[in-house]
Amino acid sequence: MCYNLYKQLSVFDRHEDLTVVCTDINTFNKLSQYKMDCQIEVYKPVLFKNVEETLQIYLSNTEYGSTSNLSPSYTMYQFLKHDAFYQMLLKHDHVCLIDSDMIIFEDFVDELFYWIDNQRKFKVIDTPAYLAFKYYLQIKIGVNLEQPESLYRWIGKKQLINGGLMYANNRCYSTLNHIQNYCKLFIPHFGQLNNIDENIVTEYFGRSVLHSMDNTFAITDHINLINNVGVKYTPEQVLKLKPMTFHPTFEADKIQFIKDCNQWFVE
Ligand SMILES: [Mn+2]
Repeated sequence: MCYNLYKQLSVFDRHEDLTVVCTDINTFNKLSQYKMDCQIEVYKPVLFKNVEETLQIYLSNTEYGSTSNLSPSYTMYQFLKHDAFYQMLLKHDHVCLIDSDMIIFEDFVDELFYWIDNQRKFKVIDTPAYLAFKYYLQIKIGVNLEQPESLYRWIGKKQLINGGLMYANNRCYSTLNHIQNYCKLFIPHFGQLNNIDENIVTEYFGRSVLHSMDNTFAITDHINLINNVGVKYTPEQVLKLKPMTFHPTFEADKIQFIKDCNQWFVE
């Protein structure tokens, strides 16, 4: 899937901009055999440095099932990608995190910048963080940020941040601060199931005026389309709607879905 993402990006000559972050050495070794013209790294904790031992328990589980189904390891990968996102931002002005299951139909980068600039004109606060998220309807899990040990409860369909495509710009110092802050909130939730990261990040930005949603920008549907709970697109519908990228969440067979969208370029 990751190699296919690389192949999709190479159609627009964006493949060299890709950095692949592997959570274990086996994956790194396997991907290195593909001779990709981009950076491939093994994840090293920075924001989660002081809980490295706990991380190793989950990172050693590299089975396919652990990365695709609900498992504590799956949840961990969701947390870790925010640390990888943060680390990339220390090295680059612009960073776009892309899940490896993303379908890329078009070069969306200029379009993304255009819409962020457009939304900036309507922000009331002086220094918004340069973070853009894709929102989708998902079953929200009640997480208590003060008492993480309290029970997770189902709240119902809510607009949540999706972690599949995230943008950040390091021009504004508060961008880094916000990622540091919400990553701290992840730690007591290690080992849980579900996309807890999305619930925590949504909760974090929805909380106070200081880090309200005014600090973030929304990625539009035409740049990144995603299924909602209860609304699942077929490949035919996606091809008709022509989004620049599509994130096939809730799909059992993602490879088949990508093939049906004519975007599978791996033998
Ligand atoms: Mn995904």
